[in-house]
Amino acid sequence: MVLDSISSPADLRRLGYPELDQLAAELREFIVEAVSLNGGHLGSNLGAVELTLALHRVFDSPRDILLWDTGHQSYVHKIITGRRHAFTSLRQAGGLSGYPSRDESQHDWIENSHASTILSYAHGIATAVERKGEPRRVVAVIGDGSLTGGMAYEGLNNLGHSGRNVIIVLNDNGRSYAPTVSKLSESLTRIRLNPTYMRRQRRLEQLLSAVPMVGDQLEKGMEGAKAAVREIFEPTAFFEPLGVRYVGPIDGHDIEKVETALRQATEFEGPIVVHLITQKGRGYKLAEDDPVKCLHDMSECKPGSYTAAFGDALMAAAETDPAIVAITAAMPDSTGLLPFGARFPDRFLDVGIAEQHAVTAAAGMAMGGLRPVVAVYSTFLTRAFDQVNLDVGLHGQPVVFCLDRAGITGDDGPSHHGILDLALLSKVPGMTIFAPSSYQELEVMLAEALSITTGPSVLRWPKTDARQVPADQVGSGRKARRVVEGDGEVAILAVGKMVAAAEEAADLLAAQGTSTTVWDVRLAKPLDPDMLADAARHALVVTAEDGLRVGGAGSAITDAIADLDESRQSPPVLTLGTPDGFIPQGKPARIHAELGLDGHGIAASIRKALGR
Ligand SMILES: Cc1ncc(C[n+]2csc(CCOP(=O)(O)OP(=O)(O)O)c2C)c(N)n1
Repeated sequence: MVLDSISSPADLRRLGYPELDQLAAELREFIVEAVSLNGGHLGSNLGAVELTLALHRVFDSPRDILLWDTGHQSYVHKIITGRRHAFTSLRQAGGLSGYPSRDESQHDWIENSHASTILSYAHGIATAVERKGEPRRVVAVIGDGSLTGGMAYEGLNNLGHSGRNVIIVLNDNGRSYAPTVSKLSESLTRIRLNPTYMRRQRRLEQLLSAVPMVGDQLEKGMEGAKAAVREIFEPTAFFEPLGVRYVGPIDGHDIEKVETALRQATEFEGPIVVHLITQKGRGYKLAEDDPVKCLHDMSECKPGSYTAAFGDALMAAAETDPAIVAITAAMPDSTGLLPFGARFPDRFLDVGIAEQHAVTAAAGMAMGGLRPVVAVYSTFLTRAFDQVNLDVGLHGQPVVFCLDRAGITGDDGPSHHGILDLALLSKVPGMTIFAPSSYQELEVMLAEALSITTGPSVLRWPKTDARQVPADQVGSGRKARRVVEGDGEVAILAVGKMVAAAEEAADLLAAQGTSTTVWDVRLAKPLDPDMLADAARHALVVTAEDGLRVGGAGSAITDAIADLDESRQSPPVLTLGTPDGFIPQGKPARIHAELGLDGHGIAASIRKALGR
C-alpha cells in the first residue's frame, strides 16, 4: 500500500504520478470504510482527494496555510497530516473531529463547519502574514455550494479590494447538498461542458505567452487584451471585476494539471481563483449514482423522525392553503422538504447556503401575502438572528421558522449543537416558540403556527425519532399541557424532548416517595399563565430544556414566576439546561447523561435540591 508510506505531506513529494493515482484509489477505499463505520461527509471527501494531494505537494503546510471552507471535505488532509490511525474514532466522543480542529493538528487553522467563511479568514490571515512579512502562502478551498453564501462574496470583495495574496481553490462539483442554486454556478457549468471554450482558451494562452513583453505599457495592454478576450469567451466575468484573477477550469482529478495551475497561481500577485472541476462521490459507485443519499452526512429524513413529521404536516397544510411556501437554505433533503418540492415545485424555494437571505426573503414573501415556512437547522438559523429580529420581527411578519436539529445534535461537534435558539429567539418581541414533544404535537403546533397572522413563530425539534402518542396526550392552542399531576411537592416544567426525560425523572422520584407534577411547556414563549400559576403552588419548581440554561426558557419561567404575585413568596426555581461552554462531539444520549439532562440526571438534581 502506498498509503502506508505516508505519514506527513513531505512523503507525498517523493511520489510519481502513477503512485499518486494509486494512493488516490487507496484513500478512497479508506474514506468509504471510515464513513461507513462512523458516518460523515462521504461524497465531498471522495471528490477532494486529488486536489488535496496536489495542494500538499505544491504548498508546504503548516508553513503555508491551507484553509477549508466548511471543513467537511478535509478527511484526506487529515489522513496525510498524520491522523490516519485516528479515523476509527471519527466523530465519536473524544475522537477525531469531522472538521478541521486546532487541537488536533498544527495543519488545521479553523474550527469550522458553518459554510462560506473561509475567504474572510483568508483575508484576515493574509493581512497578518503580509504585515509581518512572513514568507507563507495562504490557500483557501471553497466549494461552489459554499460560494452561494453571502459572506463568501464579502470575502471576495475584500480580497479583491485589498489585493491580498490568497489562492482560492474553487472546488466545483456543481452540487451543494442538492444541485447548487446559483447563476454563477450555471455559468461555471457552461464552461465545464464547453470543449470549444476550453480549446480556445488554451490557444489564446499559448498565443499570448509567445508575445514578448516590453515595458509596463505593453504589459498593461496585454492584460487588457487578455481580459477582453476572457470577457468574450468566459461566461464568468464575475471574479475579475472584483479584483480577483481567474484561471481554469481544470480537471480537479488530474493531479499533475492541478499542480501546474497551483504553481502558476503562486506567480501572481493578489488574489486568484483556481477553478477545479470535480465530481462529488468520485470513485464510489453508490455515491456517484445517488445524488442525495450517499453524498453527504447520510442526511436522509427517517420515517418516524420529527423531520418526517414536519414534512408530512407541511404537505397536508399546503394542500388546503395555497399561500404556503417552503424555503430551504441548500438543505431540501435533510430538512424533509423533498416530497414538498416534488408536490409543489412552484411553492418550494432553495436559496442556496444563504440563511440570512432566506429569512429576509421570507419577510418579503409574507409582506406580499404568502405564508412562508423557513426550514433550517437550529445551528444555521443563528447566523440570521439579526434578520429574524429586525426584518421579520420588527415588521411583525408571520414567518414560520421550523428548526430541525435543535438541542444536542451529537457527532458534528460544538458548532452543530442547536442550543442557542431558545435563548436568542425568545428575545425577539412578538415571537411565538413551540417545542413539540411528539410526532402528533408537531402536527398541531405547525397548524397553530400557521394560524398566527402577526409576528414570527418558531417550531424547534431534535434530530431523533419522534414519540408517538395517543390523541388524549396532545395539547392544543397556545396552552401548556399537564402530563402528570402531583401533590404540590415538585413541578417539572419541561421543553420539547425533555418532556420524556421529565416523565422518567418523575417515575424515579415517585419510587422514592417524592410526588412530582410534570408539565409539557409546549410554548417557550409566550408562557402559559395557567402553567405558571400551577407551578407556583409547588414547593420546588424545576425547568428542563435542551438548550442554553442561561437566558433560555428556564430563565423566562423563573422571571415569570417571580412576577406572578409579588406579595407572596415564590418557590425556588431550579433551571436545568446546557452549560455556558462549547459542548464537544458525542452521542446525544451520552451528552445528555453527562450534563444531567436525562431522567436520572433530572431526578438527581431534584433530590439534591430537596436535600435528600
Ligand atoms: C451556514 C451553513 N449552512 C448549511 C450548511 C450545511 N452544509 C454542509 S456542506 C454543504 C454543501 C456544501 O457544498 P459545497 O461547498 O459545494 O461543497 P461540496 O460538499 O460540494 O464539496 C451544506 C449545505 C453548513 N455547513 N453551513
